Amino acid sequence: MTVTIQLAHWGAFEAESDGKRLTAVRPWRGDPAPNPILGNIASAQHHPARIDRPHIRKGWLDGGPGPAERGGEEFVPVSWRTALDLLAGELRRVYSEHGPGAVYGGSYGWSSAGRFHHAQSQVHRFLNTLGGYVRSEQNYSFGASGVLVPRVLGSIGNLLSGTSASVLARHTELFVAFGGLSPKNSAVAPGGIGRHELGSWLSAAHDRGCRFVSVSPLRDDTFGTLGAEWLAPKPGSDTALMLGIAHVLEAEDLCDREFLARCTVGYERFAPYLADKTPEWAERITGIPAERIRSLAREMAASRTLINVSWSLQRQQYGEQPVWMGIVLAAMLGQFGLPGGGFGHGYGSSGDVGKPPTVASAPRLGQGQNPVEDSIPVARIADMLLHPGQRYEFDGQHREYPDIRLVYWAGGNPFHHHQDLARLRRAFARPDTVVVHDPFWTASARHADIVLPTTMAIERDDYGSGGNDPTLFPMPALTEPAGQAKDDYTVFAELAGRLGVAERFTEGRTAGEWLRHLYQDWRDRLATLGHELPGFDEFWSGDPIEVPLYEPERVLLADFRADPRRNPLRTPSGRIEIYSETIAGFGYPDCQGHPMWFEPEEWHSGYPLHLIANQPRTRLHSQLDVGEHSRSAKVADREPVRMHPADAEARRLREGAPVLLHNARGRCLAGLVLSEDVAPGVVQLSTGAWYDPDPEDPAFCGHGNPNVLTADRPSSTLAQACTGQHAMVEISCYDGEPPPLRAHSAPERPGG
Ligand code: PGD
Repeated sequence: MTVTIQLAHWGAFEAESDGKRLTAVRPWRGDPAPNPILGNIASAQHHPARIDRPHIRKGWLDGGPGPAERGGEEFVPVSWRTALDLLAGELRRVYSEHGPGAVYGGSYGWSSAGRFHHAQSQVHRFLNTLGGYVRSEQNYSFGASGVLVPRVLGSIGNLLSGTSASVLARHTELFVAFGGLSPKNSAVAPGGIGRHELGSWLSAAHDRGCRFVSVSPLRDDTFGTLGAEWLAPKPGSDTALMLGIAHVLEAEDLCDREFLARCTVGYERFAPYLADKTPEWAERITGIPAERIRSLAREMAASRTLINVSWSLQRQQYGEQPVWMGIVLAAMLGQFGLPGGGFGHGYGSSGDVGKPPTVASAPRLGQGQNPVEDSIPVARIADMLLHPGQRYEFDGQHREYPDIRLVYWAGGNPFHHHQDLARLRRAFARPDTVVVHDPFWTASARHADIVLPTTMAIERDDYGSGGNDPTLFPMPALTEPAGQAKDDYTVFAELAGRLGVAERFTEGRTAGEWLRHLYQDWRDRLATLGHELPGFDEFWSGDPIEVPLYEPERVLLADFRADPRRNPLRTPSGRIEIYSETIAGFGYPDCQGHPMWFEPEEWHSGYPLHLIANQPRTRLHSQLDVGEHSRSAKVADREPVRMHPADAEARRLREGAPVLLHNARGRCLAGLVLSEDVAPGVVQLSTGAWYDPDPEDPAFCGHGNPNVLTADRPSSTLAQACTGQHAMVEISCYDGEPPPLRAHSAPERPGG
């Protein structure tokens, strides 16, 4: 029996193992507020949904590469040797006949914690050794902000690190959280999170007297300990609410004109737009009483106010607007750069927001050079596959979709993260070959031709820490791999050997040698900065180590505020751009020179209920949906959908029963939960239930994946980002016998 520490995106834990499986999992002693998602790991490891060996889709094995209806066919188990020989042959064919511009290696996804085995780094490095691939840009988390913010506020990295939460604890008097301050989302961070601390910093602010206003359709989107006032505008209307507040600031002369003149550009071009955006106008759109809008504006001007906009608000059509408008509101209040005031983006969206940056992020594997210039905004995957050669716009560029023959995915689940899954399925029928590496039979694995089983992080040696996290964890393997799983590095090294590029990919190192090499390199770099860290052997056999901080606390844009000439922002003007000549110059109708109110098209779809398809509470995205904790929340074997009791009564829906969510794009089953924490007219179905399509109808999911209902519609022409957070739906009783849950077992193999 061994006891070792490990790190996951949702927190660190101590585990006991008998060498084959985990026998106990406990939160890491150092974590003051562990995440219950830890309860998914042990039960998932040997679940029947684990991929036990390589598989090839029968049609591909029999007929070779080519477009095909993927997602319904049998898979044939094959040896590693057969799988890798066939895959190497197919890579050789595609690269020589079509070139690297026909390979899509964007491969978006969070994969697992652990820096060396980070699946995206591995697949990108491998494809680069073969000559490159078509990349993806931006992400599903904050794709609209990722394009907008650099143009109007400068570095997005700076903004996401933000003002340290410890500073908010001491200084903020009024915290207005558009999109809430979600405990579940702040409990995860890409790459891992050692100590969960945001909740305690915010509680300290509350205990000191800070008031919290949570603007969200869901009451429990904010830590319950904060006693927040709940304002529930119509989902998707936050920009209108902010404009109503801005109108009051302007009309009652509550703006900081000195700050606007010194630190921003374009206010004079924006201010006339506010003339008719009265609180009464905003009330008609949002449902928030005009008087409360007026009084909130006055309170914001009279207090040290932090305006926070969650990432979820920009994951919708015109998602650039609430972010830009939040920035403009904070500029009008003139509190950018003051401790506890100004603007934040994503407190409560990810655990790394509000942590002071470390002197260096964790050691990582180089990805080499990609000679292919083609890339797509990540959420345009289906458009690219369906419409090769079609022209589109992105961030001021005129582009054309490439003609993709081979899709290579490692560490992501597009049939979890993308919208309008029936459309995505049509798109996945187009390429000649789809390759997926994953530990589990996810929907994406089931839509591939070649499926290679990878280890979970607990089954391989690694180290890891999250972006701003100050703790670097050694992550020695806790058990041997399940079945025939191999880590991504080994698979790519073996493929590289078959393709004659082994030396380029491995540089002659095993995974273990890379860990030592990268760590030593990193340690040497820190030594030149004056920080002594233990040697590799001491680190590997010891406790997690603390990585020095760049500064113990940070106030976002304090330097800029003090002297905007000396410390300009990385925007065209060097100042906060309330009006952006650059964006205006693109001439896009759906994102113009300053923030504006646009009514979402979805509101006119003819369906009455606003679906919030948010991040799940019981797992990270789709990861480990088969785990005990995730399954414990299912209702009637389906993903829970929450609804206000009055809406359920009007439809004669019964709590605990399976119900049907539907709109023109798709239908899914879910298990009904009634809750007064959900605003009337709103329903909430989290993402991440594994897509379980009807064999005859890919637009029907029997399990509760909301992405059969969401629209594959970009945020705007500017950012082309994911808009999965909202959709309009109706909910009805489901009288039939619910189909059996298929997504949690392995797909059919010949002979049963
Ligand atoms: P995950 O479930 O984390 O989802 O989308 P993402 O694709 O990141 O997928 C990671 C996959 O990697 C899992 O299948 C896991 O098993 C696999 N994996 C784990 N470790 C390894 C490994 O070592 N190697 C390999 N090869 N595979 C591994 C998340 C995306 O969803 C995100 S970030 C957001 S913010 C979006 N949010 C929404 C939303 O709010 N609403 C909707 N409707 N849709 C969304 N989709 C987006």
